[in-house]
Amino acid sequence: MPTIQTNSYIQDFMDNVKAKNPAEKDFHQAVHEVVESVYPYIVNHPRYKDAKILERMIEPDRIIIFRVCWEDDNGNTQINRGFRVQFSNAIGPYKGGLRFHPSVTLDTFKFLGFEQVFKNSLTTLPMGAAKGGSDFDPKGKSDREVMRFCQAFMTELIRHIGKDTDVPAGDIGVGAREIGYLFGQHKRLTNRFTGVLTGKSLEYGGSLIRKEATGYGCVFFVEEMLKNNEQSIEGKRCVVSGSGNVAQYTAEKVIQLGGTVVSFSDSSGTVYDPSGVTQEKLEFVKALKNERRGRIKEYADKFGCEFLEGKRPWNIECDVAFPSATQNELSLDDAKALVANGCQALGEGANMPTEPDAVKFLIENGVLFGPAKAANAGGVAVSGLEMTQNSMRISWDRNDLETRLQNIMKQIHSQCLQFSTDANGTPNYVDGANIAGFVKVADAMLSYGIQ
Ligand code: NDP
Ligand code: 2IT
Repeated sequence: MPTIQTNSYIQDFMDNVKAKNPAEKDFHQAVHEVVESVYPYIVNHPRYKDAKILERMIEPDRIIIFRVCWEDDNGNTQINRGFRVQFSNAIGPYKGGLRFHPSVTLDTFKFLGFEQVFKNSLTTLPMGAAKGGSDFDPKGKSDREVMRFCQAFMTELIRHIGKDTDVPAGDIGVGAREIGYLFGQHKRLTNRFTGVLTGKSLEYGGSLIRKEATGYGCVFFVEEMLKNNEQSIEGKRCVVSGSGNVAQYTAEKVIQLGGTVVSFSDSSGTVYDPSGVTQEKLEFVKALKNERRGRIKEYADKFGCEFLEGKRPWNIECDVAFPSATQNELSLDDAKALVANGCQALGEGANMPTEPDAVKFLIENGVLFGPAKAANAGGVAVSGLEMTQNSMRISWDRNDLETRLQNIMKQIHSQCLQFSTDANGTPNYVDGANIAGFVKVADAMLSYGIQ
């Protein structure tokens, strides 16, 4: 139980964060969770407290905001906003994805960049943290419009990135197509072929397993949590939200390990397939989402199953839940439904998908809860391996990379257990991930003195 002193420290800390960063609710949420985990630890390790490491960590190294103008297919000028929040390069070059979605604000990239600090630290690889993107909406745009936008976006971002400075990758709305246009523009303007982006296609320096890595890694992490409880994914009924990159490869690995996936979703609703998604149905989803860029409802129409319009999948009975769409997509009521239906484990494929009161409820009710910083770190981990392969000018094979990914997820799980607190016999992986992620970055910062 937190002491009165701890509660008042956290309260003061958060009052200050809110005063300095008004209206950035997602950022407040991300910081609050970390401070709640880390403060009790630094009370017993005063070198971090005396050096004000936590206070320093919540200030990004720098924030870049810029105008992006481009011409649409009708010859009209379009104006978007570009962002890159370079949060910390304490343990390596800035590293993290780009998100293109109309809902994003500076708040979005501050929360994502902050989370990335701890996640990248957990990967065991030398990567700092950043996040960026734009309020550009790729939905409904032609390939040429996406190309012109990406070229305009990179024309400005180029000043701030580099293979040893800052290495962006994909996230929501940024996949192989966008990375291709961004990389091509970088190459053209610099006349250099460098590993400045990850998530590249295989022909020009991409890594095998990168596109699968976040989803596969998340399932590997959940498998570790279950193994620690003498269980496995085999035979488990799993609900997945989203139907993009992370959701697709989460489903693929669940199927390979003998589990059953019964849902996908997108921003219009959920498809419920009680007979289970097969590899063949999954190939349909990949073509639908990655090539035709259609809506998930088509899955229900094609395979004759239910479409829950405007709904998320958390009321569907399951053993394991994989929120893999976006932030704050799973509320306290959803968590109550999951527990009532017998859910035993949850792996956060998305970043911060579970609302804070839902996280607490799930952990208190004995659900093995794999937080995003740990569970979805496989994506950025294989990005780190892509950087290594680019530097060495070699390509590792598929089996080698999948084994490396699996080993990294095991190491992340062990680090979490090492620092986890105990919640009535269930490991608190949230505390474990936050503290383990914190310690490596904090020790590096202490080495540098005051900066
Ligand atoms: P994609 O763009 O490939 O897919 C996103 C999916 O989430 C789509 O199904 C989309 O539906 C849905 N979605 C997005 N925004 C919303 C919203 N506001 N409300 C409801 N549904 C929404 O992205 P990714 O799969 O790459 O990313 C999914 C999550 O995983 C994000 O939280 C991302 O930060 C996280 N992540 C991604 C990694 C990666 O390597 N790609 C690594 C680690 C984490 P629709 O098409 O209708 O918008
Ligand atoms: O949230 C994430 O970790 C990502 N979107 C992947 C970042 C990366 O650099 O591969």
